[in-house]
Amino acid sequence: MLKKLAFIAALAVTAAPIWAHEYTVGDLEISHPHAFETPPMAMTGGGFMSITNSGAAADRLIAVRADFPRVELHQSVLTDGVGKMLSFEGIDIAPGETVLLQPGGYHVMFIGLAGRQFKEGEKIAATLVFEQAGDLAVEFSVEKRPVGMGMGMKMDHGKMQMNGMSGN
Ligand SMILES: [Cu+2]
Repeated sequence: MLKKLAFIAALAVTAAPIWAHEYTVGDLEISHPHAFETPPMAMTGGGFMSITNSGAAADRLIAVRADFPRVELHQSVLTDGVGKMLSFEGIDIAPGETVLLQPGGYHVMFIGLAGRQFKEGEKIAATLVFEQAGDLAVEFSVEKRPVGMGMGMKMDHGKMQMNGMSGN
């Protein structure tokens, strides 16, 4: 009984949601491929995951295949306060390292959704193509967009509003 409680407590404090899922190919472990719900008219959707290389050699994610007109590897960057996305030929995964594909950084971009809305609970089948480890079939799980996500950058609203509102 005690053991069970400890296990539940451990689950509760980990950041990964309980629906997290993992895949392995060669020395790579791919954790929790996911996407977020998209608005009805969205033309693109992002895909996120973490990739850990436990081997001794570098590998590289060179492509993602899925049933969309285009799938690219992107990185979101902020230049002079303007958000942009750069497209990449590949994402390096150095030995012993974990690369995060997450909002605001590296991501998979599914392009040309054309009315194909991502809905919570849906699975998007895709194939990750690694230079060394080869192909890996995965499913991106579609999740609710976290509150506050998509605002691009953090701003110190609190201070500005206090000045404006408290003075009458
Ligand atoms: Cu993108």
